[in-house]
Amino acid sequence: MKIDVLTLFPAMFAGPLDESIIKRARESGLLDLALHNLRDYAHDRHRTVDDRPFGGGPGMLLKPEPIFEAVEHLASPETRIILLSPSGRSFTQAIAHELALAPRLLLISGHYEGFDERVRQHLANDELSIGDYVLTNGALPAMVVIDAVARLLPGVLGHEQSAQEESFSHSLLEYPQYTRPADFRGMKVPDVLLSGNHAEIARWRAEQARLRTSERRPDLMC
Ligand code: JF5
Repeated sequence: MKIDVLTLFPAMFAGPLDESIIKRARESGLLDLALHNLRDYAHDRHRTVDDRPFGGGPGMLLKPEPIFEAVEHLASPETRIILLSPSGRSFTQAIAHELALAPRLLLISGHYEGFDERVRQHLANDELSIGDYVLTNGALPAMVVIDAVARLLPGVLGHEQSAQEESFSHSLLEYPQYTRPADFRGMKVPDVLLSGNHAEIARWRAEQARLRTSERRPDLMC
């Protein structure tokens, strides 16, 4: 998969995408990630990318021209063009799976003031939010989407994948898990997990997942 990112802060992406699984995905060629500075598409010698909103009001908006020209330069007909902002639809695991099927993504990281509406209406295919809070810009949301999508690409994870997918595909939170030692400073692993009774262990885990989900995330329960 090819992912292009259009951002005012390309340096923010160094680090999170250069470690661990994403690093390996990039090195192996399963993920081709390219960062582009929106300011490189500005027209004037001050490299202006924002302007005041018509009708007044606080803050500035990202101007349409640099974004349109960047997209015209970077996107092909098969590219999914996605804005990141708090006004988007909620990014979910189901959307991550859907995006993982696309050959190319272009993620456009918004700025604290947001986009000229024509970018939404005539350029983007989609607008995603990673949650109901406000960040200074869309770089972190873009990295969240990249991470969630990249780990779903065939070959990026080993078989550790299926286990982690189970939680969300069954729409329950994970059950509690323990590793050695069985007694750590007096904090004991539940006896059932040491019992060797696999049917009873499966029942206990299902029960714990349901309890935890109803306690913490009742919205996930059917
Ligand atoms: C942004 C206008 C983009 O704050 C966010 C965000 C929160 N959830 N998902 C995304 O993105 C940055 C802020 C204001 C456009």
